[in-house]
Amino acid sequence: MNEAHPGVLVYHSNWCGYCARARRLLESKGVEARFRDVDMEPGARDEMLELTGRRTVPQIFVGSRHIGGCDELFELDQSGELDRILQEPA
Ligand SMILES: N[C@@H](CCC(=O)N[C@@H](CS)C(=O)NCC(=O)O)C(=O)O
Repeated sequence: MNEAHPGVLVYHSNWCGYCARARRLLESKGVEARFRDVDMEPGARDEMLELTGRRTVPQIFVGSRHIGGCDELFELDQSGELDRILQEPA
C-alpha cells in the first residue's frame, strides 16, 4: 500500500490470537498498519469503545471505515472486497 491509499489502524493487544491472525493477513497483503495497544496505551481502549461500540480486539479501520474484528476482516478478504477497499483512494 502506498500514500495514495487509506491508512489502516488496528486496536489490538499483544496476547490476542485474533489480533495476530488479522495482523498476518494484513502483512501478507503488504499493508503497513498502525497499531494502538489497548492494554499499554492510556486512553486507547476508551477510544476504541467510543469509535466502535465494541470491547473486543482487534478492531480494524481502513481510513475512517470501521471494518470490524478479525472474523469480519477474513470475510471481506474471502469475498474479494478487502482488496478493493484497500485500493480505494485515500
Ligand atoms: N470474533 C471476534 C473475536 C475477538 C475476541 O474474542 N477477542 C478477544 C481477545 S483474543 C477479546 O477481546 N476478549 C475480551 C472480551 O471478550 O471482552 C473477532 O473476530 O475479532
